Amino acid sequence: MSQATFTSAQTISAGGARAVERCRSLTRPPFSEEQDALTRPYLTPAHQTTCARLADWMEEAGMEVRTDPAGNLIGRYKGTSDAPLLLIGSHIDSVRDGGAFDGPLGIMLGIECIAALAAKGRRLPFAIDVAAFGDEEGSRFPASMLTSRAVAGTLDPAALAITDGDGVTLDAALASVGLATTAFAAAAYAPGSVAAYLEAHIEQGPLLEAEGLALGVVTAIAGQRRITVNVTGVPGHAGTNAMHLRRDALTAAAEAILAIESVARAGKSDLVATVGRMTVMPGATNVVPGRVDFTVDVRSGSDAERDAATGEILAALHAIATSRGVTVVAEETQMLAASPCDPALIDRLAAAVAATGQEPRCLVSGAGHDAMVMAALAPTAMLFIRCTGGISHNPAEDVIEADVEQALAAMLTFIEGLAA
Ligand code: HGY
Ligand code: MN
Ligand code: MN
Repeated sequence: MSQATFTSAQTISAGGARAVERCRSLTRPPFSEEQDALTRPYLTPAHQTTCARLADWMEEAGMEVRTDPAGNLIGRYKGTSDAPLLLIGSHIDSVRDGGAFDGPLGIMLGIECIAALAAKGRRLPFAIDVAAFGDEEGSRFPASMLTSRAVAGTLDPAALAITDGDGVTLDAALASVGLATTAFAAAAYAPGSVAAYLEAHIEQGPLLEAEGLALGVVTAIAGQRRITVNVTGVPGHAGTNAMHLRRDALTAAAEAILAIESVARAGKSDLVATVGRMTVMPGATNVVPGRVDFTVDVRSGSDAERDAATGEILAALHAIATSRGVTVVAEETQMLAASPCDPALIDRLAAAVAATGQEPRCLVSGAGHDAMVMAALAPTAMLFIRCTGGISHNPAEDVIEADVEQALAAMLTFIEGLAA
């Protein structure tokens, strides 16, 4: 990798403070596609520049670095045997106008674990890989977690026939960085080659802060379903279309969105549904909208509840289409099953948290993570770190350096426990 000039992060000694500083140093161009916000979609120049910077940090920590066929950046810290390895990972892509820590913090903590081991000349009886997954958010292409699914070996090749919002195919985006969809599946690790997957991540919720705790141990990750909905009515003149004759796609969508909200509100506490993106066409002030596309994200800790709620939502959409004389087409773009973490690893991580002097706090993750995909390849463990106000997917996302130091200590205890 090119020898980049390091930012101030290099002047900070190794550890949690450096991990935090490095996350903060990646929030603007050339590490973001936006001038005044952090937006780092998969396979964009910002993603590539960020991987180059991460590669320098990984090499500096003592790792050999490679880019895999799915565009993930992976560093390896060799062990003293070829035993199944420990994979530490998180994602380096971001949502639009995201925060500095959602994803990168888990990667930087992985690098700090290796730096701490290398500083002591410590080699373990297994290798440790640190993976920067290129696409967890699905902020560029319709599906998410493409690249961790490639590593886990669970990707259906049909899932690669996708196009981003600007009409760029995944194939063209990969070709722009010298990769190809035909080789994508070669990113898979061999079954049995990974002993455990560990991901450190901000909680992205308020619980740890509310209870005055720095760290949490994840027991399971909520399942998700993503649906794109297309509402087609009849565009018309805003001045001459009588209200009772209209087939307005936007008012139909508005009724649908409130119906989605009420289904979720009626469910158990961890059932959530979100309409996060909507386009209105033709989008002119004096035209009755003829077409509306919007996304639906449904989650629950129970797949059965998630599926029941999805069924109610689809029934509501159908009833609205009939009553308003519009056409509604709903297409599922993703289904991710709820993913329990490994009981033995939960116990091991809880003991590592206790060793930092904090009572372990177990909790379910409402946010999705690459760990839910990696569970197909290896037993998984997730360490949550308090984030200020529980805020995430927001530039105000923030952490406390001491909490990140504490997370690093817990991860190193966890790693030594695996070695023992
Ligand atoms: O959507 C999620 O839960 C994650 O941040 N990608
Ligand atoms: Mn996220
Ligand atoms: Mn994340």
